[in-house]
Amino acid sequence: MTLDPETFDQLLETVRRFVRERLIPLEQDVDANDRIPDEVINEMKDLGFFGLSIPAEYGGLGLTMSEEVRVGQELGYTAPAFRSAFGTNVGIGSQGILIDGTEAQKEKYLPKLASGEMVGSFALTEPDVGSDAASVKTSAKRDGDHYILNGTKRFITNAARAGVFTVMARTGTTEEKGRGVSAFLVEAGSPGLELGSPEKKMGQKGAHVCDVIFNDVAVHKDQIIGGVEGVGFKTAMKVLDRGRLHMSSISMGMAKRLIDEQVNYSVERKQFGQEIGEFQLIQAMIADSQTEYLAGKSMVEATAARYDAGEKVSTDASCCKLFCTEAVGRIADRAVQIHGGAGYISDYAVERFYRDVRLLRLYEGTSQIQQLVIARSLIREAKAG
Ligand code: COS
Repeated sequence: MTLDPETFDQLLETVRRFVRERLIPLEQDVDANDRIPDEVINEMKDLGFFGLSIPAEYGGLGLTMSEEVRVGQELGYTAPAFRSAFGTNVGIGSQGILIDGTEAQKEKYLPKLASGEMVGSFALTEPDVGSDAASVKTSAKRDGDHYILNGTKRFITNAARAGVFTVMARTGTTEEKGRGVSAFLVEAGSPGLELGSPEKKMGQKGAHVCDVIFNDVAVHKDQIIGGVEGVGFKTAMKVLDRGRLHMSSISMGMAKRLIDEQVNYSVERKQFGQEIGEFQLIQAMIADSQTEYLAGKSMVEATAARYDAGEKVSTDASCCKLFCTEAVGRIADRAVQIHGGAGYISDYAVERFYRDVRLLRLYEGTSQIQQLVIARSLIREAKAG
């Protein structure tokens, strides 16, 4: 449901102010301490951030994709760890339930996810299963009314805070690839479910990932998303279509921030007796960054509008993810370059952002996976005539 323009503008303004006045001043501490203060998480709950994409009937704000990518660009203007605290509830931790869940599953989990009372986490990746997501090894063997889950999930965002995990596990044979995978809703605290230690990451400090280990975890059959075996891989792919648009919008928010950092430093810093922004080689870097930002922003907003219109946008979502995450990598690199030696020092935001943006090209599908999705779809269309 689309919010009326006035309400949506107010929301955008609230997010913009919260990001600038509350979150940006905390960025350095969050990076240094690898922790977001609890009071900030609570403020984000009060502002409705956990329920941005969850329909109003389940207590969320019910943003359309077009609205979500505009909010995403505002959120991207600060360290991405803040977004990560509620990002799984907005995206991969809630969307499986929303897109393919039964009404009972929606009623059971979505209100808690929308309010932030419960954190949702998405468990697809495994030690031996990353890009080749259809080869999930975690097993789910039927035993009466239950399935018994065994296996390890890796790099699971927000696992330590999660109340419910969307877990992709194999109910069929290995030969069935994706068709043998089912999506389960597994609650934290289930006997046999254990968490690994938090990983030490390059960037995005304050956002945590760890292993989730299943040792004979019994999950009731009613906890299969949609109540249907063998469609979990497709659920995961649909969730990722949306997630890729969301991550593209975050990338463009980060790009905007990095361009502002580039321009501000260019007018502040003097060399050879003038502001470095007067030099055309600096101007070229700023101009290239702004051009890529405008291209990425336009792509993601146009694709989001088509998503809302009910069009199938998997290929274009991959184009957006590929372009926006690669572009922000280049923009961050130029931001460091414009800062010179200062850009390598952690007092400057660009040093942190340089590390933070690196992950964007890896998670929710690497750039190479996006290329594969795009090219395969065009080739398939050509063959179909
Ligand atoms: N929406 C709906 N269904 C989809 C889909 C989508 N976006 N993408 C694929 N499917 C369906 C296909 O139509 C196919 O259905 P059928 O079995 O009925 O024919 C099935 O899913 C398998 O698709 P495909 O043959 O394309 O699967 P592959 O194993 O060849 O490859 C890729 C799929 C590589 C694209 C997939 O594994 C992928 O996205 N990997 C990256 C995973 C990822 O992003 N991991 C990040 C961590 S999760 S945060």
